[in-house]
Amino acid sequence: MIKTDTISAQNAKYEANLRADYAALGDKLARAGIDIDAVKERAKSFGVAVPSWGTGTGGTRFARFPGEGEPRHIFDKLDDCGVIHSLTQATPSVSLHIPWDKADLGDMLAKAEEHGLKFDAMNSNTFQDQPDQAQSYKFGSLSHNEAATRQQAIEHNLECIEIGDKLGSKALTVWIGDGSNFPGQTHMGRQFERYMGSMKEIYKGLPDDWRIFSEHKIYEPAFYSTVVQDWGTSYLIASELGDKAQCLVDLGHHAPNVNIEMIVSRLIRQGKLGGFHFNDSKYGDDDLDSGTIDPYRLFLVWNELVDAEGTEGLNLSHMIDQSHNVTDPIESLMISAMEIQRAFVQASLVDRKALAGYQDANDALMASATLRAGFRTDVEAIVAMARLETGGAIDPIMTYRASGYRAQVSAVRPKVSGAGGGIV
Ligand code: LRH
Ligand code: MN
Ligand code: MN
Repeated sequence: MIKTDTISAQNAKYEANLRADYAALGDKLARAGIDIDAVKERAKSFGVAVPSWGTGTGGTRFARFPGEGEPRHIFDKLDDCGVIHSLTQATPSVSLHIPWDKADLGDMLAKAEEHGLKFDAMNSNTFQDQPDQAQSYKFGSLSHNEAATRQQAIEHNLECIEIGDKLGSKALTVWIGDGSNFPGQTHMGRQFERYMGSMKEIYKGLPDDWRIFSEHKIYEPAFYSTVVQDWGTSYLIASELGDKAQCLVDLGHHAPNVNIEMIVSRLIRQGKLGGFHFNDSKYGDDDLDSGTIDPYRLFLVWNELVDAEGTEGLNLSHMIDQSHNVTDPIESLMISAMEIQRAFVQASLVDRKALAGYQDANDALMASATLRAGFRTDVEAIVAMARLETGGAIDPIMTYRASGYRAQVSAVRPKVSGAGGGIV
């Protein structure tokens, strides 16, 4: 845990400058008719879930280079999530991956409560074999051609719902690696029918107040065809399953140059957008820190979300899904949560009435400039003030470094640990 004294001592160093910056930005926004305090309250209302698997160092199929003091199990991961939330005040929940995070549920609830954390969507895992399982997922899971393998994958998903229900989660995200590596290897139609049959069984096991999210990904680990490869298939799945089924958009899971914000807009229109896995990417499912490669795209996604606020039934799960290979995962997750929050705040500044006017007048130049004005506004003083007023750190990274947390946990956590997850 980070001591409140450490946070206060660090904040004292930055507070005077922050207040000056906040006042100056407040004057500037007031000239545009924007009340900075109202925007700050919106910043305070923001929350994104930390992926439990993101707290351990990730890796690639070539290597994994472990970091210092990596979490050994879910309780260490929850401690790290507690640190992230206490400093940023922007990550009030954690998304779990089963079986990586399997442990005593009472102990997990107690640990989460200690840190003021809740559980967002559960993630099932049928893309790996576990040491004790009867059937292998080498040739697929929910779409496997053998009924026994499909049944095992169905039961695993039902178990995830059961565990999540006891932890207060309200959703299950299903992502599978099923597909094929060669043309002709599988019958694409029959494979999809088998997948739908399995998903229908899982859907039947959903409690009334639960949702199931279908997460698509264009390729990897299958390199020729993937069963749930794009948002069209994902939408088809969610539509056929029923009202409790929606789509999850992972920002790294699309073909290059795909207009993700437009997918977001379409899914909202259809009442089928359930949530996000935020991250950033340059080439594929890179799982890089949010907002580090294409911050404008992140802003454009948030622009759609802010624009759609008030849409009936819109209830989104905002989650991060990243892999940290060369940074301290706690630092990457803090920076990422803050970047996502920044994009939300910037999108909140867009003058939507003016934008609509320019759109209606076909004034492309002014429409585009009006949208960009939000992105170009430096809102650091707003998000930092929101953190200060809610007990967080003005500068979470410097405060974390000053706290010596990583060195403290390194003393009790062995260097090479089974920090499950992180490799995908
Ligand atoms: C697949 C994925 C999916 C998994 C996670 C570990 O690439 O995005 O969400 O659950 O990575
Ligand atoms: Mn994902
Ligand atoms: Mn992914």
